[in-house]
Order: sequence, then C-alpha cells, then structure tokens
Amino acid sequence: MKEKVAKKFAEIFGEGAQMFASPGRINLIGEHTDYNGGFVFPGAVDKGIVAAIRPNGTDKVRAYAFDLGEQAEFGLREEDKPAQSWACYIFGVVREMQKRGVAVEGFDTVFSGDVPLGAGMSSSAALESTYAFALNELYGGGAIDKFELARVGQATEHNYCGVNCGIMDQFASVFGKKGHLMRLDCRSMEFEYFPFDPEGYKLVLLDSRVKHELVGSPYNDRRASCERVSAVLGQEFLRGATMEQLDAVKDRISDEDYRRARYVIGEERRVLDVCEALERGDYETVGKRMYETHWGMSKDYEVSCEELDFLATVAEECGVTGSRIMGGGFGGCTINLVKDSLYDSFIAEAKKRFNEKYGHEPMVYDVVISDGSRRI
Ligand code: GAF
Repeated sequence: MKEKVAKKFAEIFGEGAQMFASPGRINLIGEHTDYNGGFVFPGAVDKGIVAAIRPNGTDKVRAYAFDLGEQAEFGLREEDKPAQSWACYIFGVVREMQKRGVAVEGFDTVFSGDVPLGAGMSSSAALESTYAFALNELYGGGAIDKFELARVGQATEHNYCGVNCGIMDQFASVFGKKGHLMRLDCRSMEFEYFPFDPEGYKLVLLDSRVKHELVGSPYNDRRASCERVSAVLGQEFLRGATMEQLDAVKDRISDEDYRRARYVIGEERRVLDVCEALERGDYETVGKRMYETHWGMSKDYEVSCEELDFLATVAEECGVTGSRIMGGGFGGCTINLVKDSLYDSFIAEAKKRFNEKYGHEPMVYDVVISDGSRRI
C-alpha cells in the first residue's frame, strides 16, 4: 500500500510526502463497555490506513481518497466542513488538533486502506489515528501524547461524524503492539499489554458482508439507554453496578433499558473472566464467554442480526471454541477462536452453509496482531 499511495501522491501533488499508517482493530471481548467506563480487550491488526502527506503552504487541505477515486478540498475553520463524509474524518481531526493548540496549516494528502468497510474493524478509527499521529508529527512537534491522540479521533466521531463512540477503537489503533492484546480500563484509562499467541488455536474473522443500517442512530440509542440506567442508579457509569442493584430499580426503568444494562453488567464480568482464563491458558472458558457475549449482544443488547446469529450457530455446531459478533454490531464480522485441527473444516462448512442460505460466502480474515500508529 505504501508504494501505491506514495506513487499516487507524486502523480497528483509532486514529491516530498511523508508517510504514516494506523491499523484497524479486533476485540477479543468487552463490547459496548468502553462508554460505560468498563474494560475492553482489543488488539491492532495488520490491516489499516496508509497516508502520504505534505504541507502545501496554503490554508486549504487537498485530500485524495485513493480507494474511492475522489478528491476533496476544504479550509481549516469550523465553517469549512466538507460535504463528503470521508473527508469529514480528516477535517474533524484537523479541528480537534487545533483545539489542542496545534497550529495545523494547509496540506496535501492521499490515503488508502485495506480494513474492510462495515466489518466492525474500525476503518474510521484507523483513518482518524493516521491523521492525528501525522499532524502531531508535522505541526505539533510530537508533543501531544498518545492518549490525547486517541481522544482526538474519538472527539472527531462525536463532533463531526455524529457517533457517540467510546475510546476503544482509537486507543487500539494508536497503542497497538505486535503479538499483544491490550486490556484497557476505560474509567481509569490504565492498560496492560497481554502477549497473545494461543498455542493450538487461531483467531479468525468471518465477515458476513452485511451492514444493516437501522433507522435513526442505534449505536447512540444504546449508549443513551445505559446512561439512563446509570442515572437511576446514581452512578456516573454502569461499570461497577451489580445485577442486584439493577434488579432493585427494575420497575423504574423500561424493560428495554433493563435488558441493555443486564448485558453490559454481564459483559464486565466476562472480560475479567477471560483475562484470568488466558493467564492460566484456559481457552475453553475464553470461548464460553465469547458465546455468552454473542447471545447477550443478540438478545439483550439487540445489536446482532440474523446472518451473524447464523454464523455463531454454525461455529457452535462445528465445535468451535468461541464465536461472537465483534464491534459495534448491526452487521459485520464474527470473531472465532478455533482449534488448529478444526480450522479448515470449520471455514469450509461456514462458507458452504452461509452461501446456501444467503447467496454469498463470508470473507475470511486471519487475525494478525500488529503495531499501532507510526511513521512508515
Ligand atoms: C464501536 C465504537 F466505536 C466503540 O467505541 C465501541 O463502543 C464498540 O463499537 C463496541 O464495543 O466500534
């Protein structure tokens, strides 16, 4: 990708670009817990965004999205928000860096990516992290720390893209480390790297290639449910709440909000269980918790869909150790923890049965845990 992007930049804008990259992410477990102040357990992957960038001496950004074949031009002030949604990510990062005192000036840029879109692997966080990292290097003397760079991406989503996301995706993209997952406490922001190389197992993603755009903004609605329940419990976050506390306020909240909170409280426990299980090499427990997460996300949190429930069911029937929907939901991938010996037969069976039912095969991505944002 680097050569391709550099070549395109030279063609459109000339020589002298600097190159940056940031990855997408997987998440082993801990879904919809980040904005509840809870734990997440992501890792960066070997798929991401690569950008070429060079200051152009004007007060305009000229950006070319290689994969779309589209160009956008926009200014650096709040009122200059571009029309194209992809360009809003770059614009948002520019604005958020400025708010943090970085004197961003006009630049030319070309970017390309290989994070599958709509797969729940955070292509948008990869894009944000790439530009946050690059602008920090080019205009900020590298002074903004990595957590703040992750917050720049998150604030971009909130303020310029309409998604009230948590910090997991941008954190994973910026902090990723080859061969390691990261357990992040989204309340204290403390985190730990966990070496991850389960002997005898593989992590593989099955991408249903469906994206269900639900009416309105379902992600923000889920977050709002959690915030309503926290308020009734008198807590800042759902993190730390118990099932007993939730049951005690059951008649003061809607049934829907009750089920949302029940999922989140259960998920907090599952992440910690998985970390403990990993430390003793107990992959059976890891896998069990993954299935529990899947069905919690499907029945209580209601962010799954028929196709992903089907993939998780096929996995279970094939004897796969763990399988669940990954990411925000409403389509995308399952993440599967599969014994090496089962891998080939599971993939063949899942492809065949999914194709019979939905008329296309899922895409298969082997997970390679890789490094975070960097200059390349
Ligand atoms: C999306 C969001 F961007 C994350 O912050 C996180 O909430 C995730 O959904 C669900 O765990 O990827």
